Amino acid sequence: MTGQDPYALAGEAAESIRAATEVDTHDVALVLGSGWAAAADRIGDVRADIELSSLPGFPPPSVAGHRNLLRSVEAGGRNLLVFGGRAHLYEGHEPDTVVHGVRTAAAAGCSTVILTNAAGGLNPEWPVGQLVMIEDQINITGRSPMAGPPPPDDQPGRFSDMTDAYSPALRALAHRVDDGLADGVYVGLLGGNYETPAEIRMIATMGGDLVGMSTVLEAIAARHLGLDVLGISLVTNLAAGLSPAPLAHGEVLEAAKEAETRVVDLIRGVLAGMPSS
Ligand code: 8IG
Repeated sequence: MTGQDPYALAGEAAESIRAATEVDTHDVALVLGSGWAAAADRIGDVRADIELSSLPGFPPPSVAGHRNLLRSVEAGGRNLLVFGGRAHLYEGHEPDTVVHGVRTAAAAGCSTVILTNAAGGLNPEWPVGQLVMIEDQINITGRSPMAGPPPPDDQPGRFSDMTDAYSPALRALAHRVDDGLADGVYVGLLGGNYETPAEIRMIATMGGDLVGMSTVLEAIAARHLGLDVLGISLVTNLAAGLSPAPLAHGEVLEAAKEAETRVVDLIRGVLAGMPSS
């Protein structure tokens, strides 16, 4: 995307979505992280499926557990845009590419985005399969979608306010839907590898409860454009040094399979309880 205005590219992608779905305005975007992809099949009535990488600016997802799918779903009277996969910094993508789904969702009309992921847990009380609502985040990727050329004049300026990055109203709603949800601070790292035990001790000291390789840049881009954000992590492993076993991606997908029904109920419940816009 070098050289191209990422907001214009998101506008083009949103136009392609309108043409392919015949849905003029989508309301809520749902980004499905590792292991959450199956939820796309059980959220509501499928209106249209688009190959994600056929849309302007979207690389094909390369990570196991992600689908090359953008789906328009009707659920609880709302038009939902479901991203079956996402791009990560560790794949070599730039921040603009990582947040392209969120900017496209905004251009398609969405005022809310639900960001999901699989994460390592720092709280030893959390079993694998624990669902954790993200109450706040720490971005230590060293990157930001707000760095680089300033946003064009028809967009809000950079220096987005990140107070209440994760909507207090949506968090309260999610707690009413699922009283087994924990709360935690999500620490976003560049990734490509898992942490050392020393790094996990550092992250615990700085107030982190979850570690992962996604979500934080998307939340920044969403807040920049005024979207309300709900973030939910599925703990699929104990963080390094807390875990008796070495970390592997396979256990992510297994834990996700077991949590599937609760994940679907949570998302459906949140959609049903959201005030109509
Ligand atoms: I799943 O332990 C998953 N994603 N950084 N550390 C980081 N990302 C993760 C982890 C983890 N588990």
